Amino acid sequence: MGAHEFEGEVAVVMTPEVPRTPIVGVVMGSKSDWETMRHAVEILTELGVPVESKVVSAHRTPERLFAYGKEAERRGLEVIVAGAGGAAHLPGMLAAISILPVLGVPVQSKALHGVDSLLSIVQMPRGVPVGSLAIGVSGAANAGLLAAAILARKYPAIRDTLARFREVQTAAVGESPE
Ligand code: RP5
Repeated sequence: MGAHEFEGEVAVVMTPEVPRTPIVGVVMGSKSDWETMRHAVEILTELGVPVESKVVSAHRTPERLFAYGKEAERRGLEVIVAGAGGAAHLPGMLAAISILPVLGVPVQSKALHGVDSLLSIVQMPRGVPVGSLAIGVSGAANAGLLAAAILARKYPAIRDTLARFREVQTAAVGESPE
């Protein structure tokens, strides 16, 4: 909690602390997606964002999908990152069920190299948005970074860690191409 004084009046400004329980849920359609989706979990953990991960398949475990989407907000989640490959309906269905922002990661498929996943996730009907990221590992890592940027608006600690991450990233890029 912080306090600011304005001409004799003290305004108390609440600065929420990052909860210890998960505020980001990283879900994926299959165990085989973990090699991609772990990059979202790793970056969130690095940034000090409490995260949970779970396999939730839109097609193979539809009841689990509905339960996850319906309970997500009440359980304290603030952002959902959902990755799936092929006919990737998981992010869109979670966006339909939950009011939370959903970031979709197209997992690279064998048959169409993830273009099927990408189109399934990005082509949502008006009214039910999914924030679609790039195909594969870059998309997963960026979904983690974007989730952190959303949460940074509320949690100053996450904002500071994210700003430091950017500084370190910038400092690591040398000017010489050799
Ligand atoms: C999708 O089918 C999953 O998201 C995964 O990317 C893809 C293949 O799943 P597995 O056959 O490896 O379980 O539902």
